Amino acid sequence: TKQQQQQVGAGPCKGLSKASQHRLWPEIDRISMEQLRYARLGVGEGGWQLFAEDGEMKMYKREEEVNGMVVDPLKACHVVRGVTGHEMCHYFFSPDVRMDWETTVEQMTVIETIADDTLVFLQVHKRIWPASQRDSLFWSHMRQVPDHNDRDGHDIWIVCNHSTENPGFPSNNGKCVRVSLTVCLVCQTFIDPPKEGVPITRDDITCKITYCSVVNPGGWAPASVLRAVYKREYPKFLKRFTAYVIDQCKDKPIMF
Ligand code: 16C
Repeated sequence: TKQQQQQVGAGPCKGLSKASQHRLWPEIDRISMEQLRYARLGVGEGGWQLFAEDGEMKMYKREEEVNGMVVDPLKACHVVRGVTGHEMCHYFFSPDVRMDWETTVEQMTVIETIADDTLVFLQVHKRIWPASQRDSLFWSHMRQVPDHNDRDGHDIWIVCNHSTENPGFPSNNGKCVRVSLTVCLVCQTFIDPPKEGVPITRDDITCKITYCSVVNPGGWAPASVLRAVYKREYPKFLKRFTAYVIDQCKDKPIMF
């Protein structure tokens, strides 16, 4: 339509992604928008239990098992000052910096570039004793979405990661067991209205983030070890990742 053409012309993140031509597009679009709605639901209902807290960071889990395997959904909320949602999502999505902040990954490969905002990753994770080593194959999509509930028009940015298959990279064919995952990072920027005529600085911006994750280990792993690992790894990830983004952004112009 004319409106879509105008939106595409307006920039890479407005309107339709180039990924819309790809066979995976209907799934990418559907799951990303489902994850956005899921992330925006509060933690008051749904049986979420707080398991870690550090300043404004709060992490909740729901204990769930599928065929005896722990698949506990996780939901974390955090407030980060001095960065925008676009910046948070950019660093979470970008393969160039993945190994700078990600501590569970031993090896990362982009196996397909669907569009600037949509990649397919193969990652080999660090082994957790005494389980077999894991790998993951997932598409990753980043997008800006207008927030219709927000009168000030603060846009929301999301990165959604979701397992997929690729015949060139079959699962469980070597030393690794393939995990399946659905992860999203949803970020919203708030700007304190500065005095008239004064430019916005990093002191005026606050980013509210929600991170949701469900990981199925894909094969046997002792429940107690698994729960102990994620209780340690998720808080470590969110603290390290947010500190990394703050540090990367501090001397750069604000990316709205
Ligand atoms: O979302 C995060 N990172 C993204 C970019 O890498 C992406 C990755 C998701 C990771 C999915 C977890 C894969 C688990 C593999 C084994 C973990 C090794 C830990 C090694 C510790 C030295 O979306 C941030 C990810 C944050 C950390 C997640 C840790 C979750 C552990 C859950 C247990 C998985 C089952 C492992 C079975 C042995």
